[in-house]
Amino acid sequence: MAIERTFSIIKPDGVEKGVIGRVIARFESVGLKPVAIKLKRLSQAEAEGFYAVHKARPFFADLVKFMTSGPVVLMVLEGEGAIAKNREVMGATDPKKAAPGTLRADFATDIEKNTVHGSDAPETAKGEISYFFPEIDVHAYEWVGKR
Ligand code: IDP
Ligand code: MG
Repeated sequence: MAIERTFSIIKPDGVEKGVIGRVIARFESVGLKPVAIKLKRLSQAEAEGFYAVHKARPFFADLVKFMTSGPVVLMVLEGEGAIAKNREVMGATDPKKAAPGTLRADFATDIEKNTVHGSDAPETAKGEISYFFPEIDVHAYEWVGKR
């Protein structure tokens, strides 16, 4: 499988719960290496733009309010099949449905405050990486995976 890059967020509930280290450790334990990390509080415009695809959904306003309620950790993760692997480690959107041992099963509060975001496909990974890390290459280099 190819070495890929994907985009991850530790949401405000994860930062508030004090599980930044444990979330990153879980990623590292499955071969997802952070190649860029930023901690910041999102503006309303940044959160609305990031979740624009959900604009028509009934939970959109609440989601933006939640995502701007405190600092988040923005990350680019790299590894073999990183996009699908990240989604596996995260678990289902609703923590009640998330498989045991996944990040959301272990740390999420509810379907909204679900601790992590992860890109769901190669196209969204590229778009989301460049949205928050315009300076970072969206593609992994062969040598990076071998270091
Ligand atoms: P995902 O994060 O697993 O990809 P999406 O369907 O893309 O899930 O939804 C984006 C985010 O919107 C979720 O992670 C969650 O924070 C929030 N969300 C999704 N569905 C609901 C809902 O039914 N009620 C409240 N918030 C929701
Ligand atoms: Mg999604």
